[in-house]
Amino acid sequence: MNSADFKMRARELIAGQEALIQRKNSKQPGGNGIFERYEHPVLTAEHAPLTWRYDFDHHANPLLLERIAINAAFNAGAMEFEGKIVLMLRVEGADRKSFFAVAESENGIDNFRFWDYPVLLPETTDPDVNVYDMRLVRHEDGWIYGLFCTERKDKSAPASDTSSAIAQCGIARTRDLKVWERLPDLKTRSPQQRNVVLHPTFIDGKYGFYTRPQDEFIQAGKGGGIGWGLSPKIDPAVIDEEIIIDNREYHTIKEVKNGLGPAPIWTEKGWLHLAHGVRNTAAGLRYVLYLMLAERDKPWIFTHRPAGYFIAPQGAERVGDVSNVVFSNGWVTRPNGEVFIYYASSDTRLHVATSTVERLLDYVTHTPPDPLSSRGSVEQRSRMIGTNLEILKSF
Ligand code: M1P
Repeated sequence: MNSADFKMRARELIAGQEALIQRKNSKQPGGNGIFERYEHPVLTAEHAPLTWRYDFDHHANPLLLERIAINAAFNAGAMEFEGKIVLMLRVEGADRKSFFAVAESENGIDNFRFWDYPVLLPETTDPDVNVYDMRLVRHEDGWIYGLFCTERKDKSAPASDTSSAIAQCGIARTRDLKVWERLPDLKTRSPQQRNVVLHPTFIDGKYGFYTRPQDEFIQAGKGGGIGWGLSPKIDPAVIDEEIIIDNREYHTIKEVKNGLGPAPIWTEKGWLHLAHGVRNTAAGLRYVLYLMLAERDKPWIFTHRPAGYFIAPQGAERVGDVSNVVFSNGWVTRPNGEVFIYYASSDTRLHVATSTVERLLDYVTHTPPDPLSSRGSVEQRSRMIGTNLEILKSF
């Protein structure tokens, strides 16, 4: 390719990506009244800066081929920062390595743009092999924390086993989302930890952590459930006693495993929690999102657990690298009560759903709990049907 063609092709690439970034996103019509979905994902692999993927040096890349491909942009931490919505994405390269990258938008719905460089996360003395799913929390102590999963090869696995890994909770903190200080990994008694979330306020002067202890990397084993523990310090953070506050349960959406999503939102009625639940099917694991409400002074004690899912994969969301998955580790409440829920579909792309604190509280406090049987479910529904049939006579 001559220099003129090279430049023209580069300009075409840039223009194509600008059109994608600046594409307007609008609410999908219909819906259940609880939240709205949007027409387009907010971020995809194609939104990753071209400078991360192409070598624009004509001599080094005369054919202007993509050099270091990006496979996916999904599970994102979220917060409001300097008047903008910022997301901390899990970006995955074609080499399967995940890393973190910040994208920002003025309105939280569209026009998300990645910062120039991905996050160069400091390491501990035991380097991470893979890092993912950062939960961003502005803590009462003044720091912005990023808690994430750090994965390393299981050195005790036999040589023939090249897959077994150990997942633990990595902790880093920052003031500006640019310069990060790495702290020691969270210490608990569990051999595996994923989906660990820092509670934003002190509890009796201690740091509160939502955990997800497991016996094995994928399988919960005898462990599992969403856990809770306190650490007197953050550096290092050590949990001596971990209790399970939300169990996995037979024949529910969280039968196989579950895990907290983002840090809970404080509301007048208590702490609103968003979590994911996993069940098994003939087609593999199915991940859905659910909501719960916890006490104001004891965010680990749930007062309301609506049955079933709040958001499940739908339409094109069902298909991707790991199909039939929705996963969320970031949401943002605005001063006007609006809530932006950032959820990824099938480990491939990131979407936004919008709601309000008022609607989510209504949903969480009025949706009946899981009756744990088909008959119970019919009885529950029939009570509403009976009342409805009476009411509708006068319509
Ligand atoms: O592939 C689905 C999700 O699997 C893991 O979540 P969990 O630990 O609850 O099974 C994570 O790897 C997550 O990133 C991924 O989206």
